[in-house]
Amino acid sequence: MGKDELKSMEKSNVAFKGGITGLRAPGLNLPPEKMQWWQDAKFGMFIHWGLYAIPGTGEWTMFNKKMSPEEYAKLADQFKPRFFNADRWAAIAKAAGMKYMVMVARHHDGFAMWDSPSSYHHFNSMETAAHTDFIAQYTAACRKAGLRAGIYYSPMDWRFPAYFDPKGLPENAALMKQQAYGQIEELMKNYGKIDILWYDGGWLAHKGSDVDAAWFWEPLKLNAMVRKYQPDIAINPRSGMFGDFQVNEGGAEVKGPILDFPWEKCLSLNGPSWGFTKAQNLMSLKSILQMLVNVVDRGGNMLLNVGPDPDGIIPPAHVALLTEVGKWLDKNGESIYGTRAGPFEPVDSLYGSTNKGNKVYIHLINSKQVTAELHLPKFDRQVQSCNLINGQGLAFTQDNNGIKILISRQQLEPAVTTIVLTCAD
Ligand code: FHN
Repeated sequence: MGKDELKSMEKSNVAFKGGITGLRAPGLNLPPEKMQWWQDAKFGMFIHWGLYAIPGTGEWTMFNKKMSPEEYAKLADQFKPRFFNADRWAAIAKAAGMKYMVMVARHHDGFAMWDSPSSYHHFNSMETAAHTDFIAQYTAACRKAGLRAGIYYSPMDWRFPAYFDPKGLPENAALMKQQAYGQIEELMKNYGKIDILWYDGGWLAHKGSDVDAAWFWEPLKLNAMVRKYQPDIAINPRSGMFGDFQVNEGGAEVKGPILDFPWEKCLSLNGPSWGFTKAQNLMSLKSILQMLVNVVDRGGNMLLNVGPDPDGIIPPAHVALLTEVGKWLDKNGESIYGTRAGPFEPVDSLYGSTNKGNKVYIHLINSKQVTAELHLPKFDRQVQSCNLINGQGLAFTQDNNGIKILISRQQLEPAVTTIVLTCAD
């Protein structure tokens, strides 16, 4: 990962950890009730796909290889995916137990994956070799599959010299801003109901934060336009406006207390990159499942990324892993979907909890810390029964010191074991 690429990830996490920032204005953020579906959904598919799939060296190829816009644009002549099938992508997401998708419509390289009249120099998939509006097919496939549709958009565009010197090159900067406003309007107007707008790259010249660039992008004006077309869309915090949800990026283990605001952990199934790379170093099933419960038990959602190859194929190894995740969710989904974190604060690398109705779910991380007795703190609800998610009963006691559950190693699942406490009320 290049220096600036790393900075790009870190800047977002600084905002996440360092006190949520972002410009605010009345009516521009969703009320909590309009975020319920998102907080119930918990798990989504992120898709980084575009010209950068061809060299197979990741979505920062143009910048990392210092390619000129003219040189990089030649990739558009080669970009003729033979097996793009949005219904197949949606089917893979559903089989993985995902409830929404977020597809990259335009990344930092400037190439638009839809029919975009606002595209600077007609650099889009309709007016180049592909002659395809991929966003049209993707959004239709999401709806057909009963999945919520999200769109990723990068306001920054490396093709504009002004991106690196917005004050020194005001005319060129104005063209870059005009493209962003025009393209976001196209995406918000031409593809039906969009459920999530996932901005990325509000920062300028790879410096500072997304909020620091608000003087340029005017995110309150921009998102007022967005809400005109999409009143209920959930907007992330990377336009410089306060987010309807916050974002924590990357594969670092999730630890610490429950967070009392909507947040999303986005990470890539193939560690080295978001876009397709020949170098494949996939997460293990165990690390995906443990990341999922560590996130959900702290009040978050997980957006797991895949990078389809130049022909639009999600690599079979990715599909196989995602299918296994789906099998785990088939058995354990009631402890995830529609739940809220708590009542027990997580104990890092040991357990976390969720609840829904008269059920409390314990996600026991299969780690060295697990012993035959699981001790939970004092709990003000009367526990009537304690079972594994498969129904098998577990011996337990409850008193003023808390709850003690007896569980043997044989009863533990390889990654995460779900215990169900059924309460009287
Ligand atoms: O620079 C991008 C990167 O390419 C990728 O799109 C990730 C996904 O969240 N976001 C930025 C890095 O923070």
